[in-house]
Amino acid sequence: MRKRMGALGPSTLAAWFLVAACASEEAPTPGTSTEASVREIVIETSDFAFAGPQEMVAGPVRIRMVNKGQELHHVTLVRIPATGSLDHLATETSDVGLMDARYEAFGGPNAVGPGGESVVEVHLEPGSYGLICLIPSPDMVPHFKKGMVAAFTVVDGEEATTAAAVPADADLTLSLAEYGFAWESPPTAGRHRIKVENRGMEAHEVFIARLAPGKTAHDLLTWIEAPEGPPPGEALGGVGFMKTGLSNIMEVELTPGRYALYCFVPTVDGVPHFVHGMIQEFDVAG
Ligand SMILES: [Cu+2]
Repeated sequence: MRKRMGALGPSTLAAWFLVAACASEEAPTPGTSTEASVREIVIETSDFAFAGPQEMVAGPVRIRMVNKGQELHHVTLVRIPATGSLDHLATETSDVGLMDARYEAFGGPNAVGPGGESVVEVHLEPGSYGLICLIPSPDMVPHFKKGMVAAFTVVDGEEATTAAAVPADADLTLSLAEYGFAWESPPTAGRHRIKVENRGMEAHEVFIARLAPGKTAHDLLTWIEAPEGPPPGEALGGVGFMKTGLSNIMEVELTPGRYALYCFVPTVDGVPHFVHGMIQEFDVAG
C-alpha cells in the first residue's frame, strides 16, 4: 500500500470479527479431520505503533491484526540476520520498501483501514524478527520511519498460547510470481481460508480490495494517490511481503462483487510490482 485510503468501511470486517471471535472461544473438536487448533496472537496497530506479544514459539500461528489507528496499517514480519539489526532494518529500508537482501520477509496480515481486522496464518521459524509497517502516510513518509517497527522473537519450544479452532485446510489457493496472480480455482462467495504461495523468484505480497460498483483497480490506485470523493474500494487485507517459496493462509469474507489484487513490493530499481502487471481484478458471482 502506498497511501492511506481514508475511511474505508470496516463494517463487514467488524461483523466477521464477531463471528470469528465467537468461533475462537470454542474448543476444537477432538478427533475431527476438518478442524485444527492453531495458536493465535493479537497485534493491535495504531498511529504509529504495534502492541502485542514480543515473543512466541516457532511453528504455525494465526495473527489477528486489529487496526485501532486512523490510517491503513499492516504487520509485515521480517527475519533479521545475525549480521543485521532492527535499527538497521528501520534505517536502511527505502521509502518504497526496498530491503537489504539479507532480510527475509515472512508475510503477515496486510492492510485494512481504521477499525478493520486482518487475519493470516504464518509459519514462523526461530529467530529475531522485526514487525514493520511499510505503508506511507498522506505525507508519503512510510510508517516505519515514524516509529512503526518493533522487535519480535521466535523461540524453539512446545508451549501453546491461545488456540483457535480453524478448518485444517485452506479452501482456495492464490499463487504469486513475476508479475501476476493466479487462482488455482475460481474464488466463490463466502468466508475463505486462502493459501497464498510465493512461487516466484522475488518477494511478493497480495493486497486485496473490494471495488465499489463500476470502479476499477486503477480507479482505486488513482484515488489512493489523490483521495477525492468516496473511496472506490474497501481494503480487505491480504498477505504482506513474503520471500520466495513461502506461503501464508489469509482469511477473508468474499461477498458477490468485483475485487482487485495488488503487489506493492519494489523491484531492485524501486518500481512497485503492480507497475509491472501485478494488479488484477476478479469477480465473485452471487
Ligand atoms: Cu510482487
